[in-house]
Amino acid sequence: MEWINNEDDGIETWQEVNLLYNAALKQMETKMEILNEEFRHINRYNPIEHVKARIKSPESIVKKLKRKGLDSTIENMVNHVDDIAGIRIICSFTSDIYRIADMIEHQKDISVLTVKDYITFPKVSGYKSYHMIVTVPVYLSNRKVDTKVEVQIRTVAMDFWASLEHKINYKFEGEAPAHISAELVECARMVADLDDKMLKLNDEIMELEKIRENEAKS
Ligand code: 0O2
Repeated sequence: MEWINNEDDGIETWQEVNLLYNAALKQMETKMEILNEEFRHINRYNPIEHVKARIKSPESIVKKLKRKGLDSTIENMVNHVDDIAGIRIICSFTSDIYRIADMIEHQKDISVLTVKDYITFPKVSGYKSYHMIVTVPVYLSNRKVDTKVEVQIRTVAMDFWASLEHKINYKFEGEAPAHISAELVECARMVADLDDKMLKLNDEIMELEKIRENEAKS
């Protein structure tokens, strides 16, 4: 694949793009690790189950640019594709999603550009996830580049649903038979119920633990 280079933006080759976005992902992963450890230290549990990071493939970037009616230039990809670097944070409970989002927002060197809350407002397909486009500073030898990262935060159950739905949509190229789409919407409802029940159970367990500890102290 051929990229048309742009001399003005300081990022001229796919290799430079890769270097920059990989550096941004590393920073985000380290930040998440530190936040998780600190949270465990204070609250005695890990809000983050695991983190997945990826750089979007050149083919997917070209597809996205085409969909937006844009040429495959480095300038266009840097300016118009917000998810070249993506990090997915998987947590146990719905309440953790907002906690993690809040912790990210409060990091001084992170700027939040956009937020899409598909937890409170799920997509018609049933898709639930919390999306943020943020920038993190990447320090190169002669300059600082604020680099965009897409952050997706969701529960284990939501992630299970989203990966199956993604696979199905990929297989049917977005035209899944109506009964399969309907089943997926039903599954999304079951996932939401499961998340609710698990959260309530966890809250109850934490409450009981607190009572036991207080009893042991007195
Ligand atoms: P891929 O292959 O996963 O990277 P934008 O990025 O703003 O141009 P959009 O769709 O407005 O496009 O952004 P949005 O809604 O924040 O979605 C971004 C990503 O969320 C998608 O990236 C998917 O990864 C995921 N996503 C959004 N909607 C759905 C959905 O209904 N089902 C599933 N399984 N995933 C979804 P890409 O680039 O579309 O795809």
